[in-house]
Amino acid sequence: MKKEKDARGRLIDKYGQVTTRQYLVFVLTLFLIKTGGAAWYPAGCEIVEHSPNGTRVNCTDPVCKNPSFESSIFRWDGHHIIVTDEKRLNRSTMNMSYVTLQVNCEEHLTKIMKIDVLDVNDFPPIFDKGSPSLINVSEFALPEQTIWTFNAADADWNPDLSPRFKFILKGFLTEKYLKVEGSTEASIILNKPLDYEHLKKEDLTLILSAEDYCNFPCVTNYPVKTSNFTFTIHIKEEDTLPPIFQPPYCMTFDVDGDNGNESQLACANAMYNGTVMHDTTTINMPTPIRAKDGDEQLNAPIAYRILGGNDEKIFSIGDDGKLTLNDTAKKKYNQTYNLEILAVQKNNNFRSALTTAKIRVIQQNNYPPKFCKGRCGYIPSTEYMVVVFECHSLSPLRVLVCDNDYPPQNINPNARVKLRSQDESWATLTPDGYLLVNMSNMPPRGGLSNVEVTAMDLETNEATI
Ligand SMILES: [Ca+2]
Ligand SMILES: [Ca+2]
Ligand SMILES: [Ca+2]
Ligand SMILES: [Ca+2]
Repeated sequence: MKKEKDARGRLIDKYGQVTTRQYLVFVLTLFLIKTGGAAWYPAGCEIVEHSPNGTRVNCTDPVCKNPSFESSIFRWDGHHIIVTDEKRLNRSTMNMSYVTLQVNCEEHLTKIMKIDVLDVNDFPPIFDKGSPSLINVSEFALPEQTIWTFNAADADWNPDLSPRFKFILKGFLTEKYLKVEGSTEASIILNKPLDYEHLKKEDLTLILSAEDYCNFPCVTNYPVKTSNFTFTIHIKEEDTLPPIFQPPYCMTFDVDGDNGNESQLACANAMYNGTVMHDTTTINMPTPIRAKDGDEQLNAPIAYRILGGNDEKIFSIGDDGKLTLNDTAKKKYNQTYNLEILAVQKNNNFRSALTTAKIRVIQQNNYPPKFCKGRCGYIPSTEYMVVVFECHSLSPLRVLVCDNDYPPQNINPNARVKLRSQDESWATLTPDGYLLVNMSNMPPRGGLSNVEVTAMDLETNEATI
C-alpha cells in the first residue's frame, strides 16, 4: 500500500500523525541540513497556489535583514518575498506542497526557508473511466465479500500523494445489504446475501458519491467538491430454492420481525385430492400434480417419485407428475390412499419437496352436488351479529350439500361451500354451513336479502350455485 505524506514530506499514519520511526528520519534530515552549513528557518511563510505575479508571500516571522536568495519563482523587493512565476505555483504539478529558499542573511548566515503553497480546490473527484455501470453479483455471495472496488482520482493531489475521499453509497438497498469502505478507493461490501427471488423487482440502482478532502496545506474554508457515479447491481440467479408443488399457498410476513417495510412472500406446497372409480383405472385429479423450481429463472427439470402410501405398488407417477393405476383389482371401495409424493430437481438431488395426494376409491360419480334444502331463512332479532334461522322452523339455517353418490345419507363430505365475495361484507358462512349476518353492514332491501352460495366437490371439481 502506498504510504501517505504530510506537507513536509513525512510519512503519516491514518490519523495524520508522524510515526516515531519516521519522525527520527525527519530529525536526521534536519541535522544533515544544519551540518551542510545552513540553518532551518521556520518563518511560517505561505502563499496560495495560482497567486498572480506580484503577490506578497505571508510570513508570521520577519525574514532576516537584507536577505538575498536565488529563485525562479520569488524575488525580494526590499521588504517582502514576491511571486514572479505564478505558473509554477500549481499544486497539481508540484511534487511537493512547499518551496524552499536558501536565504543568505547578513554576517554570512545562511538559512533554509520553507514556503507552504496552499491548495485551492480546483478539481472535483473523478471516477475511473473504466468503472462498470453494471455489476453482476451471485446470490451465493457472502456477507463481508467485496463485490467491486471503484477507483477515483483528484487532480488537486500531486502524483506522490494518494487523494483521499469520503465515499457515500445511496440507494434503496444500501443500508441493509451493502456498505462502502475506504478513503482512497471505494470498496462496495455485502452486508447480507442478495436474494434474487425477493429483490428482483426492486430498483437496484445505486449512487456512489466521492467527496474530496483538504489537500494539506490548503486554503481556509476549503470548498468540498463531490462527484457521483451511478451503477446497477444485477443479481445472478443461483440454485438456492427447491421445487414447490403448484399452486402453492403463499402469504407475506415480516421476515425479520422488526415491523419494517420489508416483507417476504413465504409459500407452502399444494396438497392434492383425487378419486378413482372402483371399476376403472382413470384417476380424476381436479388439480393435477405439478411442481416447479422455486428459482424461476433456472426452472430446473423435475422428477417425481412416490415415497410412501403405495405399499401394494398399485400407483405409478410419470415424469409429468401424472398418477396412474397399475392394478385395478387391489383397490377397495371407499379406501383412501395417502400417497407421499416427492419432487426433486433432476440436476440437484439436494433440492426436493414433499407433498401428499389423497386418492379415494369411489363407487360411482353419477350425480353432481346440489344444495339439500333451506333456501329460505329469517333473522329472529335486530342484534349486531345473528344466526339465520330456517323458514317456518326453530332450527338455524344450515347449508348442506347433497350428493346421491354418497348413500345412505346422501351428504357430500368433500364439498366446500363459499359465499359470493360481494356478500362477505355482511354475511359469514361457518365451516359447518351455518349462516351469520352482521346487521350493521346489511344492505337496506326492504326486509328481503339474498346471499349467493357456491358448493364445489373437491374430489371431482363439480360445482353448483
Ligand atoms: Ca479536489
Ligand atoms: Ca488545487
Ligand atoms: Ca432450484
Ligand atoms: Ca435463486
